[in-house]
Amino acid sequence: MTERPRTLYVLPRCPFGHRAAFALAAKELPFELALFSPKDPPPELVAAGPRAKSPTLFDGDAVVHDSLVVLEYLEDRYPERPLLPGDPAARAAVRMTITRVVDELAPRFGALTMATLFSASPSPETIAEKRQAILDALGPWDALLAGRPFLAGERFTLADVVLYTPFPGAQHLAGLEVPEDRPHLSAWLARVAALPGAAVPGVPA
Ligand SMILES: N[C@@H](CCC(=O)N[C@@H](CS)C(=O)NCC(=O)O)C(=O)O
Repeated sequence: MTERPRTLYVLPRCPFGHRAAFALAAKELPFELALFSPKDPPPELVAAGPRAKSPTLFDGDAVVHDSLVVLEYLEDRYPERPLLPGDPAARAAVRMTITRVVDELAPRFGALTMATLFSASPSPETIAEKRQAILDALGPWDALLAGRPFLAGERFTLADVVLYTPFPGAQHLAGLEVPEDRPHLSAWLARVAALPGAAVPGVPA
């Protein structure tokens, strides 16, 4: 019996789904991208339980959801083309950077998404305020990227995946543009956008 292809369920433009799709592509792991609508989730996803949202990965017998868990699973299961360094302290440093994105930036991107997509009557002032809250938090990230191509140094890692993936949505939803006084961050965004797998799931090329 042939094994079913590795399948990643994602909602179009979902930044969490983008994390998983990006990591799969960066590790050169073939997969089927299964886009679905929140109003009509596929039975296989519903059967996987209420936490099986976007992304959920079906990989052989494994069903893995929650984007950061998917990223760790891929590293554990497929250590080839690693997106974490080999050295434990360097791995911890990448994970600490991911935690920092999740704690310091993700809530700001989440607030912008709520103000644009999920507000009954989106107000331009509120959207501008949420957009500015993101811009106000970018200084340390620009400084971190000075003199290095990627967050952890010379190599692209999971930290780059997690920092990059909310930006295209914020640009699309609210015209977020990284200002000229953040040149290292801007250059990094362009560098990451050019990598295989950077394309946002559900957005035509
Ligand atoms: N903590 C989860 C969040 C996943 C999530 O909330 N995904 C959203 C789309 S961006 C979703 O599937 N929403 C549909 C739902 O909540 O039923 C992760 O990191 O994967």
